[in-house]
Amino acid sequence: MINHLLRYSVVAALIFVTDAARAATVLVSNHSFETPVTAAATFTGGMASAPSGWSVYNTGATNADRQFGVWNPSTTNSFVGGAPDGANVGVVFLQNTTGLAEAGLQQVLTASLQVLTQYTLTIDVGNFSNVDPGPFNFTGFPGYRVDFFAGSTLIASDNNTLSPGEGIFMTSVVTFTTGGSHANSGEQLGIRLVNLNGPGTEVNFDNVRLDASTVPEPSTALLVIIGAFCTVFRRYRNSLIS
Ligand SMILES: [Ca+2]
Ligand SMILES: [Ca+2]
Repeated sequence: MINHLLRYSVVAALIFVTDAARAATVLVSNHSFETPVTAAATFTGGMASAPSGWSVYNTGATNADRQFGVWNPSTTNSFVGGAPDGANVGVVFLQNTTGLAEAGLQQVLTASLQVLTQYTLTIDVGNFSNVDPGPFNFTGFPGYRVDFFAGSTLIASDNNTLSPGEGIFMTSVVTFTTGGSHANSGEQLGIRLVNLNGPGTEVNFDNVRLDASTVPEPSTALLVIIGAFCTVFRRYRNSLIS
């Protein structure tokens, strides 16, 4: 009987905790790079012109062979399945010039780091295919990094763990969970999408999503389980008496 009570109590507690941990979407401006609207097979951008909502992160700012913006892959063979979301994808195009380092797109969010919260940052990362002959060599994949910041502090990162094939997008997932306190709580969240400037010239990004779920303190979860157990036990005892 006690086993049954314990099982019911844990289930009740899990229902409570799950309900409390519902995810909320955190606003990422121009999260799918659909602004500016761009015609099929067209790049819109420039040396220092990031898409709306984003800014350029460029450690080689004076080099003209670095381009940032959006690309509409429709009617081209740059990606096997086209854009993962909407019409456009984000572009970080770096000619692999000796001595120059990584670059990318970045954004400071309006939301700030909260305690007792689990963050899940999900981004599609693409390898521009070299199928269509042109003036640039897209053979290979330069490597990528997704950085997640609170203020100027890097709190989580995906440093090139995926290896998408030519013309393929893969999904990067970065998670970070705060406890009851954090040194950077209250500081604005930030996202940086980086091309590591290896062979292949271009890395593309799309559909940047950030979810935040509240998590109960461990002591709270334990109290919920104990409370649920006591409630079920009391009902059982009352049923024996009546
Ligand atoms: Ca898109
Ligand atoms: Ca490529």
